[in-house]
Amino acid sequence: MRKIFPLALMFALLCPCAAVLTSPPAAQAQAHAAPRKTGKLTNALRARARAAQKGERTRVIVSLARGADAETSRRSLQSTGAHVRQQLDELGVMVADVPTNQLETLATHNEVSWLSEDAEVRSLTTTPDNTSHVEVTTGASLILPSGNNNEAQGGAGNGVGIALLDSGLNPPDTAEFAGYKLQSSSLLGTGLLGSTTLTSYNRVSTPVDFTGENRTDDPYGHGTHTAGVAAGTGQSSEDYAAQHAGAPTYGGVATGANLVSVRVLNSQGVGTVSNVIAGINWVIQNKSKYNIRVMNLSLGTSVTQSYKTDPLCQAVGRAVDAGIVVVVAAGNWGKDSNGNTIYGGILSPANSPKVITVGAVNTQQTDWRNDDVVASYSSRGPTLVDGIVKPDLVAPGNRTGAAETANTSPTASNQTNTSGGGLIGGLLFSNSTSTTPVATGTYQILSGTSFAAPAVAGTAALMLEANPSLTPQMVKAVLMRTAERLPIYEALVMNGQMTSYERLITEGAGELNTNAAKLVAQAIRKDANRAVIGDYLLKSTTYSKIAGITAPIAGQAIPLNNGVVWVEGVAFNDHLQLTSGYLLTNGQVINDGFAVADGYMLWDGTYVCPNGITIASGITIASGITIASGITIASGITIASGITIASTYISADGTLSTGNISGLSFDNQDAWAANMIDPASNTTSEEQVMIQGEQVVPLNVWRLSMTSPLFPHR
Ligand SMILES: [Ca+2]
Repeated sequence: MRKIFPLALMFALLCPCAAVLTSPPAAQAQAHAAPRKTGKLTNALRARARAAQKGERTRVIVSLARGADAETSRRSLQSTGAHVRQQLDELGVMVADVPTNQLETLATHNEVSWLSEDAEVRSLTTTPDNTSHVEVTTGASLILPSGNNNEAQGGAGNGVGIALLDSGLNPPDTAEFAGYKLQSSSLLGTGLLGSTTLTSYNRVSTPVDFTGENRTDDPYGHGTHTAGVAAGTGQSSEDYAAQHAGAPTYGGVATGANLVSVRVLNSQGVGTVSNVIAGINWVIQNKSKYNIRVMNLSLGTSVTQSYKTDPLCQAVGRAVDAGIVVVVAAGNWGKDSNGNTIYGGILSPANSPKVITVGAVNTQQTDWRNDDVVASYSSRGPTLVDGIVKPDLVAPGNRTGAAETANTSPTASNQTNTSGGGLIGGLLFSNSTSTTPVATGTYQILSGTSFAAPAVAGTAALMLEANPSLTPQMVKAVLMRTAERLPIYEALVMNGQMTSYERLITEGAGELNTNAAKLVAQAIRKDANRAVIGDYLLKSTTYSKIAGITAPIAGQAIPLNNGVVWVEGVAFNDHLQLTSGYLLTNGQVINDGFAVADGYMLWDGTYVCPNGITIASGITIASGITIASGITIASGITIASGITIASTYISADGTLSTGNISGLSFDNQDAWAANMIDPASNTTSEEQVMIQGEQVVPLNVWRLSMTSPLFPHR
């Protein structure tokens, strides 16, 4: 795939319109990137040039045009202020440090045929830290600290507590969930002969059990795997890869976060709603004690009532109100036994509008994201009964490698090596020791939305370490805004093979971008929880100027997601502004849910799409731009050109196809209304999904009658 990338890229550059209509997925990702003036530099460099800070320089590899004279080329480079570091005549290449804001100008020079970044090349003999598929494809590897010394200084979610409501947690070895910190000591308080030693600690706090089995280990294995994706170090796999070049590693996202195991699923992976509610209650009570800022629920049950009365939804809502970011797996009810897509499979409590609902991406086992699709089994929206658009975003979850529970890991151990501390410490203090956790554990490959959710939970921990003042609503808003709309669905929508609404109930805002989410969190004011309506969250910079926000993942440029314009009170104008609602031109104010440029959510989360997709996609850009300029009216933000959207909304609402679902305003019901899942369907496929992923064929999936009280309505 990598090899065709430059060709596809150039095709898209030369003829973007044709690329949009006919090109393969690889070219699609490029087709919706920023507008181009010249085709002679990578999208990543172009993005960097446009967000350049004053005085910033970038090292690039300049491929010279065929026949270009070396001396003329050198002068051409120098005219932009570039400093030429190497001239490789045999290759027709120069390496130069170029003022970042001059990159686009340089690319227009006749002597230049192509500019590309001088990417860091890693030696395979060093510790392969942060190299797991999950870390690379989410962009986490771009921001995670490398090595235990660096990690001890923060940046890996250090100190943030993630509560896992799951089947228990039984680390396969002491290294998988070890944390590191630097400890200084000085001789008799004189400050002389001070030493700093790297010490380790256990990031897993004393677990609690609500299953009645009176055990806190993890015979089922689900909880340990979930924990591994959220916060595992992958140390054992990294040690192995250091000796065996090319071997896969299995590190998780927030490798410095603390874990609180709240066991609510028993040794068969089953729990009751009351177990889970008791667990949530415990988490709220113990929030301060463990600094629990994030709660992950990779579990769910059938939706049988509105979220407004569902006790599980009520409980997670209370946790959000208590300031905890709640991340919930969407469910694995996305297809029937014939492989047909089914809708409405979002489970409870993933159907709560307050939580962050995560679907699973099948990454095709490649780090780059052009070929990513939502896994066939990943539950689609809308939610039953309430008709809410879900999932909120999607994350890698198919065939995910992460820690295996010590209950089954053949080489599990809890050994720790004890040795003298730093040189001076070891000499002077016999009790000054450092402990090195031993990595012996194993990993397993599992699939399901269960393992997509913890990638988001880990990302939330990174965001909250970077900016502890973020509220759960802000975390959700930033996660959704920075998510990447998957190129494959952009192409389908563009070609008329999928409606905007189907896209939304399949991927939500798009695929998790851990790098961008953390960078935005970091840039937001550090007293965000004190911001009031009308305040900017970004004071000293603007959204698109945050350095690194469009940094490429696995070599592929990640464009800014301009599709989501408002989430839970955060309006995505340049400075991210808090609002009390999203004011529509018909006077209606939405104060919950999210708004996208080509449609909007009602207060209860119901998504409204305009009928005419062609018109809508024309308006998309216009309304995005208006929002970007931040016109504030009274309590909310209005879209100036939104009159058209609003009036289309009215006609959409008035042109419902059948009488018995009157009141629905969803676009293109035909695609999904006949394929809603009946929650009474057999659920035996859940276990198979964990092991087989995409290959699972569910045994029984029944369709829900449109006359059922569970059918989505508003
Ligand atoms: Ca991929």
